[in-house]
Parts: sequence; C-alpha cells; structure tokens
Amino acid sequence: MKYIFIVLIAVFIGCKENETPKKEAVKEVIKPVVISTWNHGIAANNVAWKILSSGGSALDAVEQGVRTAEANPDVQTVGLGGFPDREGKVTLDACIMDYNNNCGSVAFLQHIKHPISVARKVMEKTPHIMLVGEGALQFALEQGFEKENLLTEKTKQDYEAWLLKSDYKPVINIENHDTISMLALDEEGNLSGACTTSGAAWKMHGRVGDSPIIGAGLFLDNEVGAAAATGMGEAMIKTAGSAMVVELMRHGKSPEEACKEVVERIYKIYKGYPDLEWLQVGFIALNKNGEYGSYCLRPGFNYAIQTNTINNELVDANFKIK
Ligand code: SD4
Repeated sequence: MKYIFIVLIAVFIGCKENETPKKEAVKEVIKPVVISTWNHGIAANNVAWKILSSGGSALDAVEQGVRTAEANPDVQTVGLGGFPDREGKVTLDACIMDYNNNCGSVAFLQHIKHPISVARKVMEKTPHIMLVGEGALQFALEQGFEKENLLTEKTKQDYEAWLLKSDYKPVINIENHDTISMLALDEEGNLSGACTTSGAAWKMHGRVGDSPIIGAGLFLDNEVGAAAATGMGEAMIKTAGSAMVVELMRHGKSPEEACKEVVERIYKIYKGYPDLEWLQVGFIALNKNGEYGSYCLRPGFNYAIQTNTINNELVDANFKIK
C-alpha cells in the first residue's frame, strides 16, 4: 500500500514537471485606430486621424472628429440641420467618455451646434455627468457657446412635408440613422469615445434617446475596449447595449462577436412586435488591442475605419435579418 502511494506521488510530480507552462499569446497592439459610424464617419475620421497620428489624445480626436458632422447642414440627424421633433424643434443629445471613466453628457439641448463640446465641458467643469434641456442650454451659454437657429431651410421643408401626414413610422436607415458615434485608441494605448445626434426624426417633444446615455449609446472600459451605437435608441437603452458589448469583450468575445450578441438580444426582444418593422440598430466596437468590429440588425449600416494600414475605408457591417 505504502509502495503504491509512493509510486502515485512520483507519477504526479513527473507529470507536473513535464507540463510545459502555458504562454499567453502576446497580441500586437494596433494603434492608433479610429472607427466611426456611417458615411460621414470618413470626414470625421480625417480630422480625428490628424490628431491621433501626431500623438494627440483619443479624447481630443473623438471630440474634434464628430464636430465635423455636427457642423455639416447636409447631415440631417446631427447638430446643425438635424431633423426636428414633431413640434419642429431641433433637440440634440450627445455624450463623451475618456479612459479614466470620466464622462459628460447633454440631452434635449436646443440652439447649440456642438453639443459634444458642451458634453465635454460638463465632464471637465462640473461635478455632474448629465445636463438636460434649459439647464444644459444655460450652462452652454455660460461657457461661451453661441445660441443659433439649427433648423435649416432644407430641414424645415422636410418637416413641413412630414407634417402633412404626421405619421410616426421611421423609415429604416433614413429617419432613424446618421448618429455619429466614434471610438479611438491613441498612441498611449488609451481609449475614448463620443456620440452625438439630433435623435430620431419626428420624435415626441422631450424624447431622449440612447446617444447621451452612458452605457446605452456609448461605453468604454480602458482595460477592455469601447463600444457605441446607432439606430433606434429605445432598443439600446432596453439592453444597456454599449455597456453590454464591452462586457462581452471582457469575457473573451471579439468586437464583432460582442456586437452580434447584443443585436441578437435586441432582435429577440422585438421579434413578433410591430416596432420590429422600423427597427434598425448598429454597434461599433474597438478593443484594447486595436481590433475592431461591428454588427447591425439590417443591411445598410456602414462604418469608417482608419489605422496605420487602413486608409479610412467605409465597410458594410454584417447583419442579422433582411
Ligand atoms: C436615437 N440613436 O436618438 C439615436 C438615433 C440614431 O442613427 O442613432 N440614429 O435613438
């Protein structure tokens, strides 16, 4: 008996010695990287890339990048020229987040062309994270932002045409798209993200979507990665969409796999309900290693990606249903 025991111990020690220690594969980090939603991501990435490629911070890159869409009157779902709510008011939502989990947000903000920069001021100059409506406007004016009319002639005409029927049935990829969400990883290996929108066209007055809500429209954890959303905000809020994508990456999913899983959860929630008819959602994600990915519910969503080896390309996201 004693002999058998000694043999077993010897075998056990022998096995241990023969075990080769497992080596964690060291992944090469790709940086800098910037990824942003939709066609207008190209112009936004160009501005962000100038900052990132000269050693600037991801935070500056995302703020300056998305300002291009806010200032462009032809982009009708962000900033100046954004589609109004059903009362004809352009109301804007935006948020920004940095690698220290600092974040700032504004919602239901009127008359200010660059809500993303107001959100950054909320983050840096106040003890709060989110300001809304009149309070956000008052803060913006105190910070020196200019009050402007954001309803352009073109958007006013579109609104008047919509009023004739006043039917709230957003047209997929037309009336519930074009939010710009941007994620960046800088030379220092730090992540930041920004998201800015005029929200769903013809929404109820006072409606706030996912875009200014940290965890829904945008989330990041500098140890893991970042995610941001576009599409019907209610779906992202119901699922804590962007935070969920980051958590799934933490547990080993690739950026695309993580986006896909959340899109599938959303599909499951809406399947069989009338809202599915006009539901579109899309996520972009970027992990700490500079790997990126995306996924959406229906075809038509694309994103712009720029790295040292990819020259600001537009890519069609994979999708769940036709
Ligand atoms: C919202 N998510 O307010 C925004 C709209 C949007 O791409 O993303 N459009 O629900």
